[in-house]
Amino acid sequence: MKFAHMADLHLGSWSNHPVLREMPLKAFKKAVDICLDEAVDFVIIAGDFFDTSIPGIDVMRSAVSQLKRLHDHDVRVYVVTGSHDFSPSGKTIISVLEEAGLLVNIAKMKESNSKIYLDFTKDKTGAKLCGIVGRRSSLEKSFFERLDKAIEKENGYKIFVFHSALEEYKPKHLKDMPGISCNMLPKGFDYYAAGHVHVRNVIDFDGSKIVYPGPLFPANFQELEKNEAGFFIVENGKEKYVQLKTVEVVLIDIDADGKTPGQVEDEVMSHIDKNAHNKVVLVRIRGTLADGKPSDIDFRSIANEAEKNGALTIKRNINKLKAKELEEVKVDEHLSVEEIESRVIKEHLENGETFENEEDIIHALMSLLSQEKKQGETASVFEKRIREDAKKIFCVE
Ligand SMILES: [Mn+2]
Repeated sequence: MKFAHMADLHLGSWSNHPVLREMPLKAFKKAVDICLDEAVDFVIIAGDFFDTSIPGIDVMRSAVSQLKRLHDHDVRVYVVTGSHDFSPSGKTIISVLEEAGLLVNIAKMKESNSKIYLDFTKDKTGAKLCGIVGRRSSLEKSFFERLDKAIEKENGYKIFVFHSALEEYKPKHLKDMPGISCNMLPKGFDYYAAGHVHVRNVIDFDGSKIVYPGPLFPANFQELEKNEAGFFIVENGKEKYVQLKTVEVVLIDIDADGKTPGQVEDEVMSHIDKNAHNKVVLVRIRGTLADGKPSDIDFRSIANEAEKNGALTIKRNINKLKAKELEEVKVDEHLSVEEIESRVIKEHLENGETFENEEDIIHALMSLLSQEKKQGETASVFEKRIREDAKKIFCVE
């Protein structure tokens, strides 16, 4: 028996990015190529197959064409939904793909007398699979707490599939991610196919192994920086990692402390050369500028330079770049949105008012601009009304 275990494909992610949006789909195609080459019996997808429960048509078409290839080679696909593609109403594309016979959702959970019972799905090879879905904020924890342990006594080669972080093994940078404890997992399984944590990890557990493959394609800037992605192939109880490098990445990391926007721009430019050819260029700028604002850095010319050097695309991260005059305002996360808004406005105003009654005007404009079109109101009437109300706020006529 030979199977593949992948998780966190997030098909449909990077949807706003013209180049990166293709990459998760490319990675899946590559993974399917390898699964067919290796002649695996089945493929496990441990959650977050898609980035949303109902992805766009293009994403679905592309995913379906790969599932169809597996199907035509009699390679079964077993999935649980993850925190991203789960939907409490069951309205997820996974159910449509299951109806079409392209995959099987193996999280067959039944609730009775507040206990959770799992049914096994039996593969042709004799392997028996069951699993639990992942939900946002680890709401699946209660499923584990109420799990009936009869499944521990089932005999045969058993695989448990889940989509949760484990408190005992969370990577440092994800320490705030809610998770479950190892001792909540049912015992007596031969393989634990996990997902959710986007870092590869193989953990010894109860004489067996819990395996996190990590994502099939990096899902954010930080993951792109590491560019670690892939899946596992398991044969006769031995797992082998298959790395997927769908793109090549080059990182330009700039410390902007005490520099002007122009200097930062020049520094980034000087790092973009032929080396960028066919690569994803990541630009990370951090620190506090000597003058000006982050938006004074001309990213358009930087992007043009990257394009001229044949870069696949360029992606910037300026989360930690600050302007001197506008120091960061810290807010208490327990406040309501309105309270946070008015505190941020007040604190910014301490840096100096630009015009009279600025605070009142900001509040009035925010409330005006959050208005929506009334029923029956045409777009042009709506626009006119907003314009006129805005003029009133500024006392101009
Ligand atoms: Mn994920």
